[in-house]
Amino acid sequence: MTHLTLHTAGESHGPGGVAIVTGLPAGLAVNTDFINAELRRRQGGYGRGGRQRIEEDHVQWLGGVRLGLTTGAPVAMMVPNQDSRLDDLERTPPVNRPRPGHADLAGAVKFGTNDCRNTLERASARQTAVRTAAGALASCMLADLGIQTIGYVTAMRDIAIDIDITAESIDAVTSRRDASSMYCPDAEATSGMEAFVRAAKENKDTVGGLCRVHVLGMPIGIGTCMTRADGLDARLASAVMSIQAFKSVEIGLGRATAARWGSEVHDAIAYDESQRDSRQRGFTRDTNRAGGIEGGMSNGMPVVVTGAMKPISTLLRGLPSVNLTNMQPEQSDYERSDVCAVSAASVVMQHAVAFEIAAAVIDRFGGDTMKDLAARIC
Ligand code: EPS
Repeated sequence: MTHLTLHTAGESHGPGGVAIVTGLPAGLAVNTDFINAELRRRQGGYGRGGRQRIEEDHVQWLGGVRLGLTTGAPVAMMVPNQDSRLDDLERTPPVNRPRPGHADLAGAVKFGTNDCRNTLERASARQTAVRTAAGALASCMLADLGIQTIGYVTAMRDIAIDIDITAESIDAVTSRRDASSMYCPDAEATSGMEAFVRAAKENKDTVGGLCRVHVLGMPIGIGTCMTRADGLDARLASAVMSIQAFKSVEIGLGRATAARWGSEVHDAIAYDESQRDSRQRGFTRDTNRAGGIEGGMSNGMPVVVTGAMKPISTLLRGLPSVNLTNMQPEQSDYERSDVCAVSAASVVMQHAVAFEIAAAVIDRFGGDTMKDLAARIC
């Protein structure tokens, strides 16, 4: 039995990010235009820094793809860096004043150095470029199986939107999101979020927010209740928490469930014979507070996952820190960065979720080829 796995390597200012994905069925049509468009979307959003004006992210296939189709071999890919200068000490000097909130301090202590450079080069969210490429490849597989995903920005500070997305509305919501500088499918919320980003920039500060991903067309029973670490909720939580700067993950109503009565949380079940052949097998719900997962398994309703991204830890004005060469108090180092990368994070999260769903679908239905998988999925 093969499992879908992902390994990445590469530094922020090295030659590029590489990823190896094993376990994809043979015969998957690789939509390179779509993957490159998602990489461009990851570079965008209001509040991004100067790096994105240098890079032209695109994927290069190094193995496992022939004539536009996966072969069943490990898929190796690279997203090259234009700003490659890792061994140039003048342009990429040591970093001795760790940024609070970044991996700098813990990494320097853990790896026995007073130069945070090795840690920050790998910890940088630049790594999400190739992770997005790998996830967008998994999204190609899901799309062929009738499983659609959408990710967007749902909240920033005290502005929040809450929307249901259905098979009928997903295209319209996607268009509204793509018209928004913040990747938020609501024009009024977009203006408010832009104002927060402007305020952060004026104050030499940074701002975070919430990203949300919906997955439509889910079969029932993806994940398991039998070994709970393999539950779909546990797997999605791990996938989302492993995105740089994410501090929490919620499925459906998430932590709000803790403050409600059970009758206000659980989604009543009904049956509609006319929908017996659908992915929901005829079972219908008027609400989806569970976010499509019960007992660690998909229940046929859309999977809805929300992730909280903290503000970027590189502040133009710095924060109180310590110089690791002499242990004297100093402001933290400033590395060129973003004022806000929540929009970009919504793209990363969409495809991180897609990758994990694809992995769980392969675990459930197997298949050496897309043809086998498409025939088995129900
Ligand atoms: C990023 C590239 C990085 C940062 C950012 C995300 O490029 P550079 O450090 O050269 O400006 O802009 O990384 C971080 C936020 C971080 O904390 O490291 C990217 O491509 O997404």
